[in-house]
Amino acid sequence: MGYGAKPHNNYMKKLILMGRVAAGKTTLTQALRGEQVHYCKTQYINYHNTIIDTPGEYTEVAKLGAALALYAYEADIVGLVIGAEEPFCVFPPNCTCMVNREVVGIISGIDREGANVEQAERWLRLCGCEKIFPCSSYTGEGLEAIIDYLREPTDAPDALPT
Ligand SMILES: Nc1nc2c(ncn2[C@@H]2O[C@H](COP(=O)(O)OP(=O)(O)OP(=O)(O)O)[C@@H](O)[C@H]2O)c(=O)[nH]1
Ligand SMILES: [Mg+2]
Repeated sequence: MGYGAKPHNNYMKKLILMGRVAAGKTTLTQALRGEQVHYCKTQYINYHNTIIDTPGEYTEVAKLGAALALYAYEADIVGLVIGAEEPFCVFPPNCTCMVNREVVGIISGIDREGANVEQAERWLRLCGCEKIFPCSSYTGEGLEAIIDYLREPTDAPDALPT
């Protein structure tokens, strides 16, 4: 970073992604960062500049949920990720009130055959999410809306920092 350049954290709001195993959190992180999408199982919390990517097990196993609560305080926005093909919702109703951060819903994999975006949206509304982003990390649909949402008013209109 050159002298006088602003650190990236000044440009974008920090988003923490939560959701069950294979919801599409890591792929979404890669796509939002403009990286080549490739499978990489998340083994621990990855703390990037703009996105905190968490392992699905932390959402699925109640005892590990405390780690998510802690990391949520390091973020500006909590993103509940539901894959459009998921057969049930892992998040309890009204769970958004458990954190004093803005909570948005993200529906990943809307390009998948058998995607049921309406159902995922209803689950996220039940959670308490008001803002919901349907997207595909493969086709890129919906990603710009997320980036726009994370961008601070003064940000330059470029891709997410790496
Ligand atoms: N078609 C399609 N497949 C996707 C999309 N997002 C993720 N996938 C696939 O879904 C699988 C799981 O994606 P991951 O991003 O690893 O899921 P994760 O939520 O990070 O999973 P954990 O790290 O286990 O918590 C991978 O095989 C991805 O290629 C998408 O938008 N479209
Ligand atoms: Mg992952």
